[in-house]
Amino acid sequence: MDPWLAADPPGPNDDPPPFDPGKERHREVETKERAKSARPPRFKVILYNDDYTPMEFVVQILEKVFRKGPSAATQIMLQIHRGGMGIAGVYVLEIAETKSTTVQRMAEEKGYPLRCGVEKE
Ligand code: TYC
Repeated sequence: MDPWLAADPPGPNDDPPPFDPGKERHREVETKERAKSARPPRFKVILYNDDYTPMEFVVQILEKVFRKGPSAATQIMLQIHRGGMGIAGVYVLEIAETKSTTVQRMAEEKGYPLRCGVEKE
């Protein structure tokens, strides 16, 4: 075949290609796979209340580890203090787990019982 004709992409006035159910099915699978890898599942990092961890320390954690501003960090801390638990942030799994481990390590270093967990959104 003439290589120039072969390279010509279909234009707006060209007939659509004949329907091929096999090809159509394949495209569906491809679309699903692409959607899956482009939107990985998200995970909440949850902080739990306790009676001993100082409020200021929780605010610091929310600012440093979860990149909250001072006022958002204070609000989230108070919500956890009053409600028993709260969401510090939502991330892909690897990031959520790293942040949770960081929180546990920082709390242990200070001897505070602060608990942190990861939950699928
Ligand atoms: N309840 C703690 C206090 O009164 C403060 C606190 C808030 C602890 C949030 C943990 O995740 C927490 N000092």
